[in-house]
Amino acid sequence: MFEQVSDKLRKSEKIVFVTGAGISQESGIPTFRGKDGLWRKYDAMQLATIDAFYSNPKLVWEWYEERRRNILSAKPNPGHVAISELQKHKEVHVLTQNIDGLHQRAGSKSVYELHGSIITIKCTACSFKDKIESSFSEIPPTCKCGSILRPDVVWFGEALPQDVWQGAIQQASTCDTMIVVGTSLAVSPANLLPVYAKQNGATMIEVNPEQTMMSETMDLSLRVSSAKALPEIIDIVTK
Ligand code: BV8
Ligand code: ZN
Repeated sequence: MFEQVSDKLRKSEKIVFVTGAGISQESGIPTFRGKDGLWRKYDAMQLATIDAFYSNPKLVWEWYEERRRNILSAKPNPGHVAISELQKHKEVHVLTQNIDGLHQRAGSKSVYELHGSIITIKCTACSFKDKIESSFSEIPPTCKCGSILRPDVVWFGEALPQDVWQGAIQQASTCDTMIVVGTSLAVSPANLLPVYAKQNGATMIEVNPEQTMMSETMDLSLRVSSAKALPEIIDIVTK
């Protein structure tokens, strides 16, 4: 699968992954835009917004609570594990759009959560923020200060956390190999990261069963699932 880039992979000093919902699909977590469809009758794009939250916090929280239950019972798959294995052999950074925390649960370090985390909950008014893995008895949950709590995720129309975003740009612009896994690259500004890597002359590899917006700019597009392709990368790099 990787013949034409295997020696570049072996010689690579710094590998950066950009991952999306597809890498967690084989852990049983539905993607956004895939045929498995994330939410039966609502459009995820309509729910993952600050307006939806303030106009109907109960509905948005029901959606997040259902996703939290699914995510907390999911396990990292061989794709997540392969990336954390690779970190034992190479300098590897993970720029993820996912909020499921599966990269970290697979043992990966240097994970940039571009769109926040569904595990972390914060107050809409005071500075309260904490990792909460239990489900909430009342929806929407309220803070000690009386205001409602929200998932610490980046909604459409909200800025990405500046420190995470600046760090991600820095990593993408200084890697010699970028591997884009399980993302349609439909969402900005995360979809700019492969552009920065390409501008820096990085070898560009895509792992996605389907074509994406940047397939033409890739040195190698693997039309296979991440759980299948990523362990092969480990074999090549560690052989
Ligand atoms: C911002 C967290 C500015 C929440 C998410 C027009 C109108 C309004 C807004 C915009 C507009 N045009 C552009 C925008 C900006 C907007 C945007 O990009 N919209 C898009 C949809 C057009 N972006 C924003 O609003 C961002 N903020 O721009 O702020 C700003 C600046 C300063 C001050 C104030 C404001 C914020 C974007 C973040 C939104 N939050 N998630 C939650 O998850 O609940 S985005 C959401 O989409 C997820 O994070 C998800 O990860 C992400 C991207 O989707 P993908 O991960 O790519 O998933 P997808 O389903 O699309 O694709 C899966 C892929 O996997 C597929 O290609 C499939 O083939 C593949 N696959 C499937 N199975 C496998 C596989 N691959 C490998 N193996 C498999 N087994
Ligand atoms: Zn509070």
